[in-house]
Amino acid sequence: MTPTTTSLKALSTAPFHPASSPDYVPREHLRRLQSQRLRDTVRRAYDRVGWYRQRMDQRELKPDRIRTVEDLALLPLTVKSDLRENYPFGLFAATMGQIVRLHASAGTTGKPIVVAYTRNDLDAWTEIMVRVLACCGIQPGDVIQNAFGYGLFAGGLGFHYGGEALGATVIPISGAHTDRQIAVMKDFGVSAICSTPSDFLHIIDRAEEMGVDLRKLALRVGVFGAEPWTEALRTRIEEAAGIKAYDIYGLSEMIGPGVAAECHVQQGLHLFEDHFYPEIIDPETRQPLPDGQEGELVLTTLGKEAMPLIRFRTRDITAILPEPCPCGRTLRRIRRITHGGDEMFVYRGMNVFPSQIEAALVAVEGTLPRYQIVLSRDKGVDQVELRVEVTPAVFSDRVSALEGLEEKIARQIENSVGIRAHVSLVEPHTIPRTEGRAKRVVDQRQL
Ligand code: DLL
Repeated sequence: MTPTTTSLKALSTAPFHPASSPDYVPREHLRRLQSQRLRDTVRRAYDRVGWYRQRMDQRELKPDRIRTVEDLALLPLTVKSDLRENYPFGLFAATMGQIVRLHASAGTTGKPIVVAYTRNDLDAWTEIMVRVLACCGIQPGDVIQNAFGYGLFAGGLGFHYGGEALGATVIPISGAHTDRQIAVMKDFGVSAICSTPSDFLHIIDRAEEMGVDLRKLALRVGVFGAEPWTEALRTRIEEAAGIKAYDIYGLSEMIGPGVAAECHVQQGLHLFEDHFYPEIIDPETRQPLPDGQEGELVLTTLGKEAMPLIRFRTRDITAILPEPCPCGRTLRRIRRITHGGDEMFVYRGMNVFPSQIEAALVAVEGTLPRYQIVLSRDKGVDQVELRVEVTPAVFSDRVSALEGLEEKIARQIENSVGIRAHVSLVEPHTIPRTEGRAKRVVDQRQL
């Protein structure tokens, strides 16, 4: 790439952390490293996981046949239900004596899956998380309030060890307890927060109720993820808290948080390609799609010991951005993920994404982009009810103001999304969350 004026400017303003060096490796070297790690991964999966061996044998595929990342397409895809069917330990490629940690994800749907880590896996994860935090502009000396849940959910501990290894001060506050979050943020001089966007929105409104102006605090950066959020929400968060808000993506099956993260350019998330090999496929035909085209993200672990996964279908919809990033990283970027493939719903024959509803809500004053979409069927006709939380100020207002608001939201959604929803306003902080995330779509039509 010939450096343009913008890229030079972008390079000179970004602080550099030595742990980020692998982010700038020449693509040719990266490719060789990926192929080498892929060979090891496939060999390990074949030798140690009966399920993988069986599937490769069925295709008369020996591990030696996979030499470079170009050969990946020969291998079968792995899906979430494969993990559920092998619950709990069926896909482990290490003995319990070598496994030092387990995490589990219930997500917002169904039966949990269990994931495992060897000591080397945990070290690699920590290193990746240092790169993530550095990518988001967090530096040694920053005070990080880690509001991701600690426990079986991988969010909390992933950020925790990454933050410490970076040389920042980590406050392991975990999720919920909004009042305490605000007190700690004020009293401990917190400069960076990590949480779900939903949880941070609670902090924003509660701070407003308590008369705390977040913009006047030391808080400078927020790293948000574990659920989809929109550009509109980013603007709202950045303005209300006076911070830069970065997107981080990850999933338990791969490692937890740390698969991809935004840099200060905030246009797409750099994928940590030396650990996770990305492909985009057409979810219907399952054929690989070229860079730039939207489809389902498929990831292969490169180096994971305890639980290597080959061509895992994430169900998350994105595209690999073909242009190099002005920040100078050679890691390719993926577009922000505003929905998972299983979150889209069909309403009276129309495809609708929750992110469209969210964008409409952010445009209506007095509402919070916290909502639940409930689908039902009445005499064979689809009905949609939208439950929306209102801001504390509006909630304590007169009933007539609330009624007007329902109509306003319904109109906004009709105009921008094209569906007529029955809107019900609910009290702030009442839409249920698990690990800080809201379940956005409840489909009662099959019942
Ligand atoms: O949510 C890991 C994580 C923790 C990521 C903290 C970021 C921060 P799971 O519980 O396995 O793992 O859920 C993974 O959440 O497949 C996506 O559908 C969704 N998701 C995660 N991050 C984002 C994001 C963690 N930034 C699933 N944007 C993934 C959109 C996201 N969706």
